[in-house]
Amino acid sequence: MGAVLAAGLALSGCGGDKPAETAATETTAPAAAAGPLATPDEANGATITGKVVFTGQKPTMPTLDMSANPACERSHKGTEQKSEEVVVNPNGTLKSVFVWVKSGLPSGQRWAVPATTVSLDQNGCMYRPRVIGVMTGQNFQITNSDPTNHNIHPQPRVNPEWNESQSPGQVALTKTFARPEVMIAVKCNVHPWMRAFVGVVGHPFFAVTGDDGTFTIRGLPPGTYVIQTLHEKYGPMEQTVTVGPKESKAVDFSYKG
Ligand SMILES: [Cu+2]
Repeated sequence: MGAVLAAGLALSGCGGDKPAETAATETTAPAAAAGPLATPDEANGATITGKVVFTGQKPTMPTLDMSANPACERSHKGTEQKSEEVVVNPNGTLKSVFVWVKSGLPSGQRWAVPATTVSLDQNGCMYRPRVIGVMTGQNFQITNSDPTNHNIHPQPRVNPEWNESQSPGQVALTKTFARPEVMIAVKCNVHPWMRAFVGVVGHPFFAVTGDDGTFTIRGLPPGTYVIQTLHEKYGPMEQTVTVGPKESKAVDFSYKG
C-alpha cells in the first residue's frame, strides 16, 4: 500500500513524460525503500489477552472541587465526582491501564495506521475516557459535550506541544501525534483537575483496560514480546511472552498499590 502510494505521488509529480526521473524518485522514496505496510493478521496471528489485577488496599480518591466553575459542578447534579487517578473496578481489577507491545516486533516493519478515529470527549469537566491509545499518525478526535469552555493542553516531551481552547458545541478537533511517546499527559488550562493520557505507539498493538480490567491484543506475528503495562500512579510493569501462529496466551499483571 505504501509503495503504491509512493509510486502514485511520483507519477503525478513528474507529469508522466520522464520515465527515468520517475523511476529514480520511486527508488529513493522512503516509503518504497522500507517495504509494504503491514496490518495485524486477525486470521493467523497470535492473541495476547490478560487482566490487570489490583491486590493492595483500595485507595480513597479525593472528591474534586468544581465549585470554581458552576457549569462543571451542575453537570454532576449534586453527586460527588471523585478523582479518577486510581479506579479499582468492582471485580478487583485496575481501570485505565495502558498496555502495549514494548518490543519484539520484526525490526524495520512499518505498520498501516488504523483507519478508526479514537475519541476523547470532555464531559462533566472530565476527560472521557481518561486514557486513550493511538498509533503514530492515527487521528483522534476531541469533542466538548459541556456547556463551558475547555482548553486542551497536551504536554509531550517528544512530540510538539500545543494548546487549544474549545467552546461548547464547537466542531471536533482532529489531531495526530507523529512520534511514539508513552504516555503524553493532557491537562486543561481552565480546570486544573482535568487529566487525560495518550499513549502513542509506532504500531497498532496496544490496548487500555476498561471496567472489567482486561485487555486483548490481536493479530501479532509469531514471536517473543515484552508486554508493558503503564498506570499513571503505579507506573510500569513488564512481562515477556512467546506466542506462535494462531496461539492465544493470557498474561495477567498484578499491582500492589
Ligand atoms: Cu476544562
